[in-house]
Amino acid sequence: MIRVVATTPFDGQKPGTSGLRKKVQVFQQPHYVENFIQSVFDSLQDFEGETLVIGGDGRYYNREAIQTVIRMAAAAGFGRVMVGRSGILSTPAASCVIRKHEAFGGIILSASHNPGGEHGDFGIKYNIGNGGPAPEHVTEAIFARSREIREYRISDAPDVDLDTPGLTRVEDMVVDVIDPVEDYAELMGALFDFDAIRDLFSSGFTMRFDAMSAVTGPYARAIIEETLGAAPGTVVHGEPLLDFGGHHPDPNLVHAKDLADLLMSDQAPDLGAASDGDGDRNMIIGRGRFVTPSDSLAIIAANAHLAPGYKAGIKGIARSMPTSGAADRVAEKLGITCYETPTGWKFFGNLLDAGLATVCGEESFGTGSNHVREKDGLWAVLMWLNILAVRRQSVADIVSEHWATYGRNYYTRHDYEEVDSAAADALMVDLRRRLDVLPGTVVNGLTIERADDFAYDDPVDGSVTTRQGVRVFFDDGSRIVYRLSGTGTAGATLRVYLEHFEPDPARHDLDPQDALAGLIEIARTLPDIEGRTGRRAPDVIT
Ligand code: VG1
Ligand code: CO
Repeated sequence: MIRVVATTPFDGQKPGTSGLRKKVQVFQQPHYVENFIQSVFDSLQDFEGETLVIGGDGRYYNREAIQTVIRMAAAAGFGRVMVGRSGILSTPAASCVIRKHEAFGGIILSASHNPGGEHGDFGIKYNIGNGGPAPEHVTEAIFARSREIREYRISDAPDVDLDTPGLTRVEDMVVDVIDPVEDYAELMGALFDFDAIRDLFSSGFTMRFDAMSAVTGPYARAIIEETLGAAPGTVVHGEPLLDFGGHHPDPNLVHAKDLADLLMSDQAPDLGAASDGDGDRNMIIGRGRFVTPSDSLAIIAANAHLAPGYKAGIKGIARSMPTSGAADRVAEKLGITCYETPTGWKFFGNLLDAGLATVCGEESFGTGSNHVREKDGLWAVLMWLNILAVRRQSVADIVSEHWATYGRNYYTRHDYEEVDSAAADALMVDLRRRLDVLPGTVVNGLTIERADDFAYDDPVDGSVTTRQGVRVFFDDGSRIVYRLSGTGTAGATLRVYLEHFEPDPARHDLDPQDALAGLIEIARTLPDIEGRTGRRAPDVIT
C-alpha cells in the first residue's frame, strides 16, 4: 500500500559540488532521506513507468537508504528500478548502467572520498538520463522543493532482498537486482586493448591497485586480476567495508600513503593506482614517480589514440578551472579546444553530450571521457595500462618525455580543512572586494597581472555560473586560485591551488613544494590565511 506521509522541511538540503552530503546522523533523522528523495522526484517530469538506477558505494547506511529509495520510487510511479547487487554500484558504473539501459535517471548513494561509518559521512546524488550529475538548474529546483515540502509518498512493502540477483516487485514496480560489474566491465573491454594489457602483465609487469576498502574492489578484481591476468593480490583492500576500514577513501599522497611509500621504495611495482569511495577518482604512481592528476589528464589526452576506443583521436579536452594548464598545451598541439569549467563533473556533461570534448579532468584526482558522464577511476587506470602496454616505457619516462615536449606545469593544492565558516567566508569576501586593486601590486617580487572571480558561460546551453573561485594571475605566468569546498560536512575547507609553468627541461626535476615555494608564501600572505583562520599550515597538500 502507498502511504502519504505529512512532513516538514529540513534546512540545508542543498546539493553541493556533487550531491547532498552530510553526517550519517543527519540522514538518520526521521523523514530526512524521504524529504530529499521526494524533492528530487517532485523536480522531475514524465517518469511514469520509466527506469531508475539505484546503487551506492557500500558505506554505512547505504542499504537502509536504498530500501527507502526503492519504496518511494514505487510510490512515485517508476516502472522499474535497477539496483546493484548488495546495493553496490560505483559512480561510473551507475552512469554506465543509466546510459546502456536508457534509464530515466539514477540515485547514487555516496559521499565519495569523505570518510564513512556510523560517525562518518553519507550522501545522495541524482543523475539524469545522460548518466551525469544533475545540472545546476535541476539541483536548484530540488533545493527549492525541499524548502516547501509538506508530504511524501512511500510504499509500506517489506525490504527487498538486495543480495540475490533477479526480478521482484514492489507495488507495480519491477525491482531488478543486477550484477554491479558486468555492464561496466563490458564497456571497458570495448574501449581498451585488453589483449595488449594481458601481454603486458604476462611479460612480468607488476602493479598494485589499492581499492581503499571502497567500491572499486570488486571491479578491479574482476577486470585487472581475472580478465587481464594481473597476479592475484594485485588488488589490495578489495572488500568494500561500511567504514572503509576507518580511513579516508581518498586516493592521494596523504590518504594512500602506504601505496605511495611502496612506489618510492626498492620493492616498488611498475605501477601503483588507487581509487576513492565511489570509484570515480584515481591516483597514478609509477615506480619512483607520482603523476599529478593535472599531468595525468594531459598525458592521457596526448596518448588516448593508442587505445582502440579513441583511435580516431579526441575532439576536445575539458578541465576544471583550478586544474593546471598542462592539458591546454596538449590541446594546442593537437589543434583542438580545451574548455575550462567550474569545479564539479556536472559542468562537463553538456560538452560531452555535444561532442565538443572527449576527455575531461580535474586536479582532484578525477579523469574521464565521453564513455560515461562521470569521472571514472578505473577507466583512468586502464587507460594508463593501455598506454604502457603500447609504449613499453616506464611511467617515469613517459612523464619526463611529456614534460620535455610540452614543458612542466608545477602544481600543488593546499587544503585548510574544518576552518571556521565565518572566517573562511570573510576571507573570500575580502579577496573579492580587492579584485580591482590587486592588478599592478608587487608581492615578493612578482607582479599581479590580473585577478577575477571565475564565471562560466556554458557554450552549449548558454547558462552562466558565477563566483566559482578567485583567480590571481602573475606576470611570470604563475597562478593562484582560492575557493571554498562544496563537499565538506564540517566547517569550511579553503582550497588554494598553485601553478607555475617551467619550460626548461633542466628544471623539471624539482619537488613541486620547492619549485612553488615563493608562490606558496604569496598565497598564504595575500589573504592573510593565518590571521583570518589561525592556521599556519595546510592540513592536506596534494
Ligand atoms: C571536490 C573536488 C572536485 C570534485 C568533487 C567531487 O569538490 O575539488 O573537483 O569534482 O570534490 O568529487 P570541492 O567542492 O570539495 O572542492 V567526488 O569523487 O567527491 O564525488
Ligand atoms: Co568520488
